[in-house]
Amino acid sequence: MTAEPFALPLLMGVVNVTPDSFSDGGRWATPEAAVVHGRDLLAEGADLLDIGGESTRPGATRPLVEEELGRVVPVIRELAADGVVVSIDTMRAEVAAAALAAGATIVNDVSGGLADPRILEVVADSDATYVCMHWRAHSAQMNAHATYDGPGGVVGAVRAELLERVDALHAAGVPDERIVLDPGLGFAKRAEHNWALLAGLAELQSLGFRLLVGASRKSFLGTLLADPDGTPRPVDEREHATTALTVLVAAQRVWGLRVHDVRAGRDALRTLARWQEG
Ligand code: PMM
Repeated sequence: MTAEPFALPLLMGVVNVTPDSFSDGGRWATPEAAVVHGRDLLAEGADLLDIGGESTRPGATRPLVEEELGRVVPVIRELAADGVVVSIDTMRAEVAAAALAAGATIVNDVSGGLADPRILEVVADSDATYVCMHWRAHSAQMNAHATYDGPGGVVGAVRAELLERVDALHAAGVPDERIVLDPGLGFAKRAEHNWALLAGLAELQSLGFRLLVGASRKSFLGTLLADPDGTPRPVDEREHATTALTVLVAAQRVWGLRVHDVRAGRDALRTLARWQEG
């Protein structure tokens, strides 16, 4: 591990207020259950909460805007009133605006402004931090876009495409200090692309922006841990691998880690912090 101590990442606890999210769909699908879950994650050591009302699971159908608003706004209002740092996980300008009005201070847009470009204006007109994730297409079509044949491979492509999004953010009036970049593990990426991006984080880091990474429970871990007959490891049995990645990615000096099991993530970061003390 590195000799110089470095700041540990923030832990972003995931609250999916959805019936169908990939890793925890349906478990906190009512606003009341989502608020309780959010408070549990904070007690376990989350620094901030990411509230989402649209599943981005491969093949998922999109909720109506009204449905998405109805899922997230009451949860954000209640948690933000307690002083919790809230991130809204949405691709929609209208949802981002309502979430900021309800007290969110971070807009986490998995499409990096591509799904609904008006979201960039909403962010520009606020003080919000903007998480700009690498994305190519909506979940139903994203697997058809998992091709990275250019000379720089997946890392070069993600780097270049994120920089295009940064240009769009600048054009909308969002300054660098409010931008966080995210490689978008699992979004239009096959397992080997995710591993290449993790190994190439330093190249993304060299862009000079804060980085957020979301690896928690994703299918590339299910593939890694598959049975000898090829059956992927089920989503709720990927926690040890997720925790291993928490330590490894934290050691790359990222700004934040998006995790479902905050207790495991916090244990990992406490261990890393103690390791640094020597
Ligand atoms: N992954 C998911 C949802 N939102 N946001 C960011 N910034 N980065 C991610 O990697 C990311 C995200 C999908 O995860 P889930 O449905 O398993 O929670």
